[in-house]
Amino acid sequence: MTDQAPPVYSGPSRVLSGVQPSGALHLGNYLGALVKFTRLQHEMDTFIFVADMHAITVWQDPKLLASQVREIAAAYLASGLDPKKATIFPQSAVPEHAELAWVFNCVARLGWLDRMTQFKDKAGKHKERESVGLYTYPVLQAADILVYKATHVPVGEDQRQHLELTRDIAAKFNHDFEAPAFFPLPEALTEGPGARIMSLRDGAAKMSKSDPSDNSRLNLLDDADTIAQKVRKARTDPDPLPATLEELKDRPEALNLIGIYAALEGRGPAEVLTEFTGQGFGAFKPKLADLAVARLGPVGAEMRRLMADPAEIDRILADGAQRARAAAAPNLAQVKKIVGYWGS
Ligand code: AQP
Repeated sequence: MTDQAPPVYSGPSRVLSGVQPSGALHLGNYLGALVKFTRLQHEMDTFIFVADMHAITVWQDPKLLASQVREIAAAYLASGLDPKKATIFPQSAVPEHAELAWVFNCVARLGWLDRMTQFKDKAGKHKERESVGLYTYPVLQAADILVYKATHVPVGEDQRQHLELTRDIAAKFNHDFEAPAFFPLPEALTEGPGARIMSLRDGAAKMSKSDPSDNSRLNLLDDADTIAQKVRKARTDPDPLPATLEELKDRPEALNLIGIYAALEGRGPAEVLTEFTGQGFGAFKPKLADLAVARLGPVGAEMRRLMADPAEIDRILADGAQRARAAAAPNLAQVKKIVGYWGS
C-alpha cells in the first residue's frame, strides 16, 4: 500500500493585498507594498483593497476616514495600479470579509493570536485598553485573503508572521471541515528591495505611519524641500562608508540609508556601497535626497491631481467593490455550506 499525497489546492493564482487608511503613506509602504502591487497586476489576477476595517481597530476620526480611503486609492493609482487590470476597492464595501472573519475567529486558537508580535508592539504595556479588533486583526486579514482564495500576498517583512497565521487558519479549516485543499495556503511575497525600510530617526524601528515624529519617514505627499530636509536630518554617524555590507552590521542607520538608495534605484545595496565607499554622509545624503525627490515627487504630484477629483476615485472604488463582491460571494457561499449554516 502506498501513502497518498495530500491534495494540493489547484485553483488559479491570485494576488491580494491592502494598506490601511490610517495616516500618511510613506516610503516603506511604497517600496514594501505599492511597487510590488503594480508589478504583479501584469502577472496575476490582482485584488488590492483599502483596509478601512483594519484602520478602525485604533481610533479614526469618522469625519476623515472616507477621505483617507480616497487618498490611499489615489496612491495606488499614482503608483501605477490600473483599475482595469487590478480590482481596487474599500474593504468595508465587501461584507463577505467580515462574515468569513467570524468563521475564522472560531477556527483560530487564542494561543496563535497570543504569539502575534505586531499586537504586542502596538498595544505596548496596556493591552487591556486596546480594542478587541486590534487583537483579532490577523484573523480578519486571513479572511481578506482567503475570501478570494488568493495564493500570493505582496507585503513588507513586518507582515510575515500574519501570513503564517493565515496559512495555519486555512490548513485548520480544510482539516476540521474535511474540505481538503478548499483554501490555498497563500504565500507571502516579501522578498525584494524595500521589504523593511527603517525609521530615519532610529535604525532599529521600522518606518511607520503612526510614528509620532514626521521626520522619521518620507511621506509620498512630502514636497521636494521637505524630503531633502528629512534626509539631511536623518540620523547617521560620523564614519565614512565602508567597502562591505558586513562592516555596516552595527551601523543600522547607515545600512538603512544605503538600503533605501538601493531600493529606489533598483540596485543591490552592495553595489551602491561600492560606489560610495570612503565617502561621508555629507556627500551621500544630497545624492540620496535627489534620488528620493526624483522617485517620489511624480507619485505625490499624481496623487494630488487625482485627489482633486474625488468623484472619479469614488467611481473606481464602487466599480472595484462590485467586482470584488462578485469574486468573494461564491467562495463565502461554499464556506457556509461546508460549515453547515442553516439555509446554505
Ligand atoms: N517600514 C516598512 N518597510 C517596508 N514595508 C512596510 N510596510 C509598512 N511599513 C513598512 C508595508 O506596507 C503595507 C501596508 O501597511 P499597513 O498600512 O497595512 O500597516 P502597517 O504594516 O502597520 O504599516 P505602518 O505604516 O507601520 O502603519 P501603522 O503605523 O498605522 O501601523 C504592508 O504590506 C506592510 O508590510
